[in-house]
Amino acid sequence: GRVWTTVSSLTEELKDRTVLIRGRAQAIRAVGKKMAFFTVREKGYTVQCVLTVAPDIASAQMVKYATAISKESFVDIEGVVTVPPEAIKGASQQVEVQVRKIHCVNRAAAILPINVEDAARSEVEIEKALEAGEQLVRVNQDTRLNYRILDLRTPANQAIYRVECQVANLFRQYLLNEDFIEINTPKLIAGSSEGGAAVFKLDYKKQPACLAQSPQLHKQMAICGDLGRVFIVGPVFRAEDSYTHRHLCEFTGLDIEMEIKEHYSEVMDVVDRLFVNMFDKLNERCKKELEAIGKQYPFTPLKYLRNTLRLTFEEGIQMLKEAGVEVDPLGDLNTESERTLGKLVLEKYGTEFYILHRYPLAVRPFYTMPCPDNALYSNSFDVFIRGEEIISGAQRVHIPELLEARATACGIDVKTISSYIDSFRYGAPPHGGIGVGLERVVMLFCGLDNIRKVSLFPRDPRRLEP
Ligand code: ATP
Ligand code: AMO
Repeated sequence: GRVWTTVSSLTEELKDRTVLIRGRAQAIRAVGKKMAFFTVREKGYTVQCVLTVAPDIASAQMVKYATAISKESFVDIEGVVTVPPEAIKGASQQVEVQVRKIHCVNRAAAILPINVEDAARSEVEIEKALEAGEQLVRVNQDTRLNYRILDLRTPANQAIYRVECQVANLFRQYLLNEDFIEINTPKLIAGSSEGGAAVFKLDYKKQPACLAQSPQLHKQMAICGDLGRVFIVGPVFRAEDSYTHRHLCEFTGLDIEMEIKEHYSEVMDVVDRLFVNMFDKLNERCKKELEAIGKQYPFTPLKYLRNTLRLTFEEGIQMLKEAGVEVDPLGDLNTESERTLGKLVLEKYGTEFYILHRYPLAVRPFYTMPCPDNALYSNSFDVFIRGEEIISGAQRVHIPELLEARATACGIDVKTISSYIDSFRYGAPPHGGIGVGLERVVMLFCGLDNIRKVSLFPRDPRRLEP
């Protein structure tokens, strides 16, 4: 077969070489009848191609053929790499391809609902272009999501899904090295696993059932079955009522459950090492991707410490109080106070990634272990990036009588979770774990403002399509 070159690898090193590329025709313009310029894009990388009419090189017929190709069509181009004297604007590669052969492999419709070039511009670029009187349509979020496959073609989106893949990959690799095993838990379950009402109900062969709100019950049961240290990467379903920038109805959960010897800090230790390693490796391995995301959506690199800061909930409340924010010392933090605390922590400790632990028991799920020294508090924690929650975790109640009492106190019908509670009657080790929202990690690591930007085909209270 012929040797293909990727657009991303077109550099000065290939000067004077004949290359063969396949990509999408992005911008095509004829200059008189003897010349045409067009940009070819492949996986978010672009190169300028030049077609010049000259004997033995290209005919006027070729220019006509090329300029008739619709935007976003797939083209094959054979040409010679040259280095122009001036920098090329509007292409990622700083070399040109002098076209010898061009072939349209498959045509895109002449009229597209999204212009990919416009969709790729940053807010600053849009403002500038509008000021310069350029005709341009700002692509809104709904249009992007309605025609997601076009929107996905922008360099930032090409990068986002590579980063997201790396987050899941780094989660997996780190844990496999630490003697965890990956398991799969049922997504069709009999009742709510978090004790909330936000469940999708369905009919399971005439039996009431629902889509799992989390792998909570089964990951703990895996521990009762002596699997020791487990993790899960899989879909989580929440029938969210509120339409926010950070809630989806279906997201990807990264879950951990592990035996603990003495203290729930053992779970926080795993969080600490796992995430510091993840952030380090993301910065190292995804340099290009993070740059591409930042070009469209500017952000500052995440500030995090070598040893993750741990504050108690009481310390957090105290910091808020000193800043003039009054919050219920035994209640939950609302979105705004979480944000404020994030800012205060950054000022005082210089980190945008930290753990808040020892939450009031009343605001945590029924399976959370109360603090042995004060039952108003619990052996639980949340983890934040830039003032927003990415993780919830805790030590669990492993005493069946206490578990039953806690479930009842939280208004749960214990009959609906009897097999789970019974699992603890045959001897269970002390254990704990966490649940991480994959999309939230990517969104907040990259300083993005909406979770829909990091979900390939998002499901939210208003969207079930595409
Ligand atoms: P978790 O399920 O672990 O709590 P979460 O990030 O989904 O994770 P929520 O319980 O949904 O958190 O909300 C956390 C806090 O954010 C709550 O205390 C609540 O007051 C606040 N909150 C939730 N939804 C909204 C919303 N739509 N607008 C403003 N605040 C909200
Ligand atoms: P929790 O309900 O806090 O905890 O969920 C864990 C993490 O999942 C993410 N998350 C969401 N992401 C997108 N859209 C949503 N609607 C949404 N809801 C939650 C957040 C959150 O921190 N069983 C426990 C975890 C545990 O204790 O192991 C649980 O589900 O990042």
